[in-house]
Amino acid sequence: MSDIMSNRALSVLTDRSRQFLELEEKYGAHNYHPLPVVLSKGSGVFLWDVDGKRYYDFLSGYSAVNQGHCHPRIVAALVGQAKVLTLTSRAFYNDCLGEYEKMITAYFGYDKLLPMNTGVEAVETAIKLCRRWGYAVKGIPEGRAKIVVCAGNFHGRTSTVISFSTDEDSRRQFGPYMEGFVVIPYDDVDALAIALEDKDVAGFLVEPIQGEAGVVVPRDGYLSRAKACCEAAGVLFIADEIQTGLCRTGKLLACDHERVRPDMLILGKALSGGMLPVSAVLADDPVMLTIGPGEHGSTYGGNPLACKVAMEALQVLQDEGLAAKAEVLGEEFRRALRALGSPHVGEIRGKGLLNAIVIAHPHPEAAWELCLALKDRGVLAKPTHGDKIRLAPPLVITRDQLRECVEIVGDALCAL
Ligand code: IF1
Repeated sequence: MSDIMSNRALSVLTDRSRQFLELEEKYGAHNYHPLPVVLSKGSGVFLWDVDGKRYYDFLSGYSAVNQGHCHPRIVAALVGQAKVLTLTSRAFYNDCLGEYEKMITAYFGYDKLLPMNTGVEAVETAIKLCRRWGYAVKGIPEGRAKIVVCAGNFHGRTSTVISFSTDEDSRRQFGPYMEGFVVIPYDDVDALAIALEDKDVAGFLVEPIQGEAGVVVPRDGYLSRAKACCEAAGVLFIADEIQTGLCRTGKLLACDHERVRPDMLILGKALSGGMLPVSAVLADDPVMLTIGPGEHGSTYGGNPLACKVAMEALQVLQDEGLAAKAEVLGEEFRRALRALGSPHVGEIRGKGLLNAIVIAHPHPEAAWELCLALKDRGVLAKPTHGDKIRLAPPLVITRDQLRECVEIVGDALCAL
């Protein structure tokens, strides 16, 4: 247990919580360092631990529960379909997939959907579609297609995707690495234009806001200028909106802030409202139809359960006006955080309800300590990359609840 928890953090745990930690310590891989809290129930913006203590969730499953935990309508869709038909595989047709494909392509304005499960599977799918389009349509010589990506990226953890990560923890000692990726600085259109002079480039894969890097928001105009560069160079603009999409940043998609329409749109996380892994790649026919029968797929991709859940999850976003809510509340949230005037907050950044504070404090563990202090006060958040704390509640949070949480953040900062 020593390599998981400081003695102080352990000492405040109840015996009931401690027993769950010990099970994970003994029987589970140590590929995470969770905050010392054991959760057993979620509803809306709230989580409860095994001792019945209630918390505001300010991580939202890394933006997978934008609609709130266990949203009744999405749970009903899950339970309803689970009793009827959960999986057919794509060896056969079913009565859910076509309806879902029709809905989601109209919802985002694309010709076709390729349904997958986890976010990284959708990213891998987009990479394969991009390369295939590069050979079949753009005429890049076979095996030479390149995809431009950005330093500070996080697109998932498969061997291909970590091959172009610039984060040593994600990449170290997992080689040999996949070739065919060119890394340029984020938020740098000049660097992109230079990279696109290479005629073997088939695509540009980018997060509209870099989540894991600590909610890095590019300058206004970056996305629209990058899209224009891609159009001029005959390169696909591929937006990874797995974390920034689905109303999180105050628009349906983060690309909508600049009215940019990606050539390929990648979705995940809140596409299922936190019920089960559902991800998607959306594109128009000239890209999507470069892959034919038997050339790509997945056992669970597009399963009936995922289709019903995703349709309801999308409908809830629309019916509850969660994009507009995130936009208004996000502005108020950042303003209220700034008004705290804490000397320990170096920067406050974000868009909509995807925000982060950068901790300015001499102690290297200050961000972790602050998250422990927040937990003690009933708010759950987690540091990212050392000194940044992402603050991203479910989009169903109310103005009064947000104000209460700002007070809690202020109180915890004073205790730092
Ligand atoms: C972990 C990070 C966030 C993502 C973007 C693709 C994926 C993710 C923009 C892959 C996934 C998750 C993964 C999870 C923690 C979380 C995360 F810290 F890892 F980087 F959110 F920032 N594109 N992000 O954010 O989707 O395959 O996981 O469904 O790996 O610890 P996935």
